[in-house]
Amino acid sequence: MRNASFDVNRIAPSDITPPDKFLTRRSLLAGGLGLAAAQTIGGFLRPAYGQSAPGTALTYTHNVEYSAADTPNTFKDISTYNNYYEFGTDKSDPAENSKNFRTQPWNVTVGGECEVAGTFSLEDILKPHPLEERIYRMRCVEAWSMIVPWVGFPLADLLKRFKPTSKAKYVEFHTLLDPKQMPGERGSVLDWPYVEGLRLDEAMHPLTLMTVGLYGKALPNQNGAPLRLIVPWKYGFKGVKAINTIRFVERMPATTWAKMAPGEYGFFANVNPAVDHPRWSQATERHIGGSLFDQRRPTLPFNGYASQVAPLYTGMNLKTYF
Ligand SMILES: Nc1nc2c(c(=O)[nH]1)N[C@H]1C(S)=C(S)[C@@H](COP(=O)(O)O)O[C@H]1N2
Ligand SMILES: [Mo]
Repeated sequence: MRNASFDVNRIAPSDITPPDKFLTRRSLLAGGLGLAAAQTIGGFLRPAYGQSAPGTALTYTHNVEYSAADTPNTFKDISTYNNYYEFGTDKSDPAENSKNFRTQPWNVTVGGECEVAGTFSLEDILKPHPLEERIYRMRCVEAWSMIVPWVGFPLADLLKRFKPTSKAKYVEFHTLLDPKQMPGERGSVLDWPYVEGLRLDEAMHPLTLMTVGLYGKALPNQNGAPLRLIVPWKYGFKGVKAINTIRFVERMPATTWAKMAPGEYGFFANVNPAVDHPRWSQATERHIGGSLFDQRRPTLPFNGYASQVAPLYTGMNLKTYF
């Protein structure tokens, strides 16, 4: 069931406003910063980015406050060195095997402990949110790292619209379950669908990004099109791809990697040089980037975001809650 207050977002401003007024009204909605829904180019209306095929140019503003000063990795590195077990376990598999993955139409089902639940089209989910580019450090638990210019919007802005109840303590995300399209899901390398979760305060942190693009364009399939999570102070596996379910829950969700190997992958998964993976050290990382930059660097606590996020974990033993 759709909730009436949410339903308002289903109506494109263009449906109710003449096109010439549309730009002004939309700029107002977007706070004059970016254009969330569509853009007129030479008199043509660019499709809402919810309908954008991978590679379509997006309209966004660059967020200086939340961007790292580091030089981003190349688009090639970012889009050919991937973890996405639905499309194979080798780093080069996702780019190879996700070419025909269909991301349109796309629906997201929202439920659990919230007042506004239902199944919404991707356009509904994305429409009111102006997009920002943020250059984030990313760190995989396998001890490699990259710098990525993501495009998205704060997850908090989206979650608030569903009005989580006081029972909602965590939020859970699922990847699409579609073994016909995702060859990895025909095997049992992981328990499908891929499930991830955050404590609600982590989910609401302004650094947590609902991500739709990369290098200014709609996400390539291998990077999680059409909608994936980025939580820059946590290991990359928290960044669930191709999200089609969001659930507000009372108890800590059973997440894919923690279920698969609870001694190796914790729910919190905060980047922590002091807590080793049982099979390797997390004290340093290998920065991907060709011969010149492919070198080891010390791992930073919370991946360099400690000043912003350490207060979320005050009083918690981060060796127990890894
Ligand atoms: N659905 C799904 N999401 C996933 C994964 C996966 O296998 N399946 N791998 C995770 C891991 S381990 C990492 S490091 C990041 C990699 O994201 P990237 O390929 O965009 O760099 O995606 C995460 N999200
Ligand atoms: Mo990872």
